Amino acid sequence: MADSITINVSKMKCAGCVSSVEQALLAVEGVESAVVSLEDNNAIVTGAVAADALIKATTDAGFPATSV
Ligand SMILES: [Cu+2]
Repeated sequence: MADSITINVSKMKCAGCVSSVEQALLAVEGVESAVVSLEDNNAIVTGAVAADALIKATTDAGFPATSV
């Protein structure tokens, strides 16, 4: 199963932030891949996972997110 979920992620300022968000997303159970864009302020995640879990993970990491 490889559903794709896009979330908007705020407060990312540099590649380090992108990396932090990526790590936070990949740590969520069920996530297969996470592509984070600084330019678009979003993350595209594949895997069997709920958007709420992704939003909680990035928010806990200091980057509040919202579903698209
Ligand atoms: Cu940064």
